[in-house]
Amino acid sequence: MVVLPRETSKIPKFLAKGGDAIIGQEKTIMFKNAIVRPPAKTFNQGLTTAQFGSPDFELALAQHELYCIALQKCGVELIRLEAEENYPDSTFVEDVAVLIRGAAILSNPGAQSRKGEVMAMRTVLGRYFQKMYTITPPGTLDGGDICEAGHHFFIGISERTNEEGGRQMAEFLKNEGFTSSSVQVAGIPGILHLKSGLTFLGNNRLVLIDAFAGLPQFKEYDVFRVDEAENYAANCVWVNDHLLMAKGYPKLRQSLVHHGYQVLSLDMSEYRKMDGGLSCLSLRF
Ligand code: CIR
Repeated sequence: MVVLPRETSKIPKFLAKGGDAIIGQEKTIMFKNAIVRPPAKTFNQGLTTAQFGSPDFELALAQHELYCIALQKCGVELIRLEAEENYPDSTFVEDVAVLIRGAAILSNPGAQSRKGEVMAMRTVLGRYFQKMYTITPPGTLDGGDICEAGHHFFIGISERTNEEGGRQMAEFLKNEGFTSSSVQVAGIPGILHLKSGLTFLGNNRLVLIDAFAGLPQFKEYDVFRVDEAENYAANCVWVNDHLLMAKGYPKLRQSLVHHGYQVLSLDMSEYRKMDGGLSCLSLRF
């Protein structure tokens, strides 16, 4: 593992738009679409372990709209779904599917109250993906536990994703020509899913919380380490030539900007109250 020196200023520049782009040695997928679903009025009845109070619905809605605008600014076309009142956590669309090149994998969310979210997503994804896999019981898996890093995927084993869910995911990925490795996530305070503490930035780079930084799975990567006080900021969205990150985390922001990233900072206060981060709010493909 190499912690990036501050003087490095290699910029992950895409050479082509609207298709595969080359970053250094690596082929990276450009995202053309993102599925989003606004929070429902029942949003504050969702699951949470955070102690930041109840979310303000109107503010959450406004923050969601700014998130959508930011994605559009990154050149992504939005597929906007209707709010789903029966499922308070349904704005966190990332957890119900994993989208890879050529296939969609429907999850089986680890939380009982979220399992019903998958059905609607199956219908939507059927319009865009001919090939679909499904995680089946006793396997459970939340999309937030799956981090794509080029041709390799990290699979978090968490309170939501069990070993069997991870095994099924690894098998589907292998079928599609990808490799994977698993990472233990359960038990790290404040980290619900793998991607709560990890972002892949392309070009062999990761943003990582300290709890993950020493793991052998990440030792070949160049790493932006996140100060513990800024752990929430580790969940970013790297989309086309931009990086969305949560507002209010100056150290990580400064370091990313210094290394040439075009950072768009977004206020995520209301989603943080419900254990959600930036990546959870969209499914990008
Ligand atoms: C939940 O507990 O399922 C939601 N309140 C938050 C889900 C956040 N999703 C994510 O990190 N991928």
